[in-house]
Amino acid sequence: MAYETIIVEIEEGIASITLNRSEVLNALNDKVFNELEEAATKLAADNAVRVVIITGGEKVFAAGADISQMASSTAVDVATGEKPSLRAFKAIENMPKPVIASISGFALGGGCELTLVADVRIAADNAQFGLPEIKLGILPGAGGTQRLPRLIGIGRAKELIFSGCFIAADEALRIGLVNKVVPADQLAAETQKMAKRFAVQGAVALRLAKSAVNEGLRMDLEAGLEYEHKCFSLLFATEDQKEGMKAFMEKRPAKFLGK
Ligand code: DAK
Repeated sequence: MAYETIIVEIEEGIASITLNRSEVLNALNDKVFNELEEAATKLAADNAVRVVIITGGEKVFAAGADISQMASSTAVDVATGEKPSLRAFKAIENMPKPVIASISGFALGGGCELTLVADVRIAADNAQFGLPEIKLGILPGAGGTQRLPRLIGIGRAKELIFSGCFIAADEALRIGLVNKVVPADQLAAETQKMAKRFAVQGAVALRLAKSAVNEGLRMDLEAGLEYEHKCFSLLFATEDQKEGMKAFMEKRPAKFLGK
């Protein structure tokens, strides 16, 4: 897959999307968002792809949406215009397979919001997170005011949103914004290790587990439990459930086929 602003690579069932505008710290313009949406849609449909990694490379994840593109927008432009960012984020969040954000350096504004649509976040010890939109006279409008409080709690999210301050990787770990922090020179290897741990699992079980969590969060507890049970029951129609339980009883690793 050839793109201008991202690089997509697939190896042994693990796809990596690397943001590729390092000259502007991977600032996210409409071209990036359109390409992210296209790549996410293709990778979602490709059954050979088991796990997707989103990264900015070794130096920076992304310093936010491209301010030069937003500076002259009017309220009418923003309210009624195309919203490639929101479409891209939805496509990534809804991918029916695990998505890992692998973060080095700055993850700011829309860059931080991009990490929030991944399922898990792994950070290098040089990573810095922040929602500096308030300093530009706006608010985090690509999901930051909604997804961040759901992830780290209302008070902590408001502190980040109201101050625009950056936090380091260890603080991000402490407040639950990231799952894991690793030395910067081990980020790629640790991300691969995590991806492989997901990739060997049954694809249908992964898909339904992700759906149970994501859809369940949009429901009240009763409805969520009901939905979980439907997903759970459905898995008993898969070959992978038979194989997983048989392998346990035969004291051998399961070999899942994704069906
Ligand atoms: N946009 C455009 N260019 C950027 C950029 C950005 N967000 N961040 C950095 N750059 C560019 C710089 O302009 C500079 O370009 P040149 O001057 O060399 O041409 C180059 O990247 C290197 O940056 P610096 O020289 O500033 O590098 P420093 O190491 O000194 O500082 C920094 C790094 C990350 C602290 C600084 O660059 C910075 O503060 N950047 C801006 C961070 C920020 O404010 N981010 C939030 C942007 S607002 C929505 C869609 C999207 C969004 C909301 C709603 N809807 C559709 C509803 C999202 C909004 C945002 O993300």
